Amino acid sequence: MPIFVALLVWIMAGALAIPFFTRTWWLPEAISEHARQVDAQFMLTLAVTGVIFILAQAGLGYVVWRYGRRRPEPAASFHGNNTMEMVWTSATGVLFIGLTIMGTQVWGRVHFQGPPPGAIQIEMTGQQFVWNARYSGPDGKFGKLDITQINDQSNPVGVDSKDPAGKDDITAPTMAVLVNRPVEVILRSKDVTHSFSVRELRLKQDAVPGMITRLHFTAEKAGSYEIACMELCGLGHYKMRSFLEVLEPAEYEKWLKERSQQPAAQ
Ligand SMILES: [Cu+2]
Repeated sequence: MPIFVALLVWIMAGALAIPFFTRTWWLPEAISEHARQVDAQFMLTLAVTGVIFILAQAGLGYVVWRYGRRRPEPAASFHGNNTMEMVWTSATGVLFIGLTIMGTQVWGRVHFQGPPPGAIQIEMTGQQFVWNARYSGPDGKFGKLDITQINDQSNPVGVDSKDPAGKDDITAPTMAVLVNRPVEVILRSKDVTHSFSVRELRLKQDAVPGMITRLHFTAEKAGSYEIACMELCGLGHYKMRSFLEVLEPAEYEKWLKERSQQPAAQ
């Protein structure tokens, strides 16, 4: 009988490990340097914890098989071993604190360091349940905002019509960026906390009402990628999505031009 329990343990552990080896349901393609660094960190953590998992399950099955038989004498009791407790507690502590420190560096490069010089600034405003991207237009300056001028149809973020810098601002429900060009996203929210995320960039940042949060990225592969709201923000949260269009220069200019015909502030 113990051999069947041991086999069950081994088969379950193997079945759980197989999708990781075959990369079934794997991460979408990484399209930035940051995304590749996140993946490298993820793979390191997965390898370390995966080896420990397999060894632990193999050992568990072995102990069940070897000592699981019914014996006439009473079971030996084990009263703890301070040396072993110290060793495995500190080994686990060193391992996880080490992985955390390494991971924090990757995370901090996006969240604590500014964007590289020449980054294009795009403001992204979340609201229940859409995103609005704003571009500063040819003058390179964002116009002031005035909440009293918000109009969901013609001026969703409330660009102040009295500010000349806002005349050429462009707003759009999707975000376009240039391929291989750094972008700084300035995140805002009109109502509740939302979260901007693009899986292919391995980025996620909350948009908090009353606060400006920033993140930056350089997308290296042209294409269309989903921007999903990652914060449960209300009943329509499930449909709060937009798209990040990573475009070649000519297409990018065309994209901006098409949208500049409907300026944000009339
Ligand atoms: Cu949301």
